[in-house]
Amino acid sequence: MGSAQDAGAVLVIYGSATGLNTGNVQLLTQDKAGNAAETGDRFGTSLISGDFNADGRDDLAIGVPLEDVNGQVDAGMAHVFYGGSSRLDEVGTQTYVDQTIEAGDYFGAALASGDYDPNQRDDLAIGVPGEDITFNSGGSKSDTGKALVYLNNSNASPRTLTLSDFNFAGAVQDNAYFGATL
Ligand SMILES: [Ca+2]
Ligand SMILES: [Ca+2]
Ligand SMILES: [Ca+2]
Ligand SMILES: [Ca+2]
Repeated sequence: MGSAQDAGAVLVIYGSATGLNTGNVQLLTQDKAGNAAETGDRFGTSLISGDFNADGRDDLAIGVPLEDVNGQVDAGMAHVFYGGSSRLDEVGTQTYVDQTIEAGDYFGAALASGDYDPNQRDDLAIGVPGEDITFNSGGSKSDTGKALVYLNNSNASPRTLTLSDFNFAGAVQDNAYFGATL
C-alpha cells in the first residue's frame, strides 16, 4: 500500500441514540468513488449533505478541487456518495466535472444544497472559482468564476451563474473567484 500526501479523506461518524458513535465510522477517499487518490487532490475540501436522489436517505457530496482531469491540472471534480440502508454506499457513486475542463478551474471548491426550483427535491450547486469568462463580443476575463446548479428534476444540463448575471457596472472582473464560497 502506498501513500499520497494531501490526497484528502472524509471521516463519517455515525449517530446513535446517545450521540455520535466513534465506534461506527466510515473513511471515504477518492479511491472509493471509483477514482484515484493522488498527491495534492484535496478530496474533502468541501462537503454538503442532501437527498439528491429523493429516496429519503441523505447523500453526501464531496469536492476535489485540485483533481487533475484529462491532463488539466487542478481542473477539479466532485463526487456524490448515496445513502444506503446502514451507511453511505461505496458503490454507485456519481462523478461531476466541469462542462469546460481547463487547468485551474477548481471545480468543487465549494458546494451548497437546497431546493432551488422548488420541487421538494434537493439540488446541488458547485462552485468553479477559477473559471475564465470569454465574452461573445470578444475579450475575456481570467478567474472570474462561476457556479453550476444541478436541479434535481431531470438529467438536464446544469444552470450556470456568473457575475454577468448581476446587473451592475464592472461586475465581471479578473480574479473575482465567484463561487469560491456558496
Ligand atoms: Ca484523484
Ligand atoms: Ca438519497
Ligand atoms: Ca472550465
Ligand atoms: Ca429541487
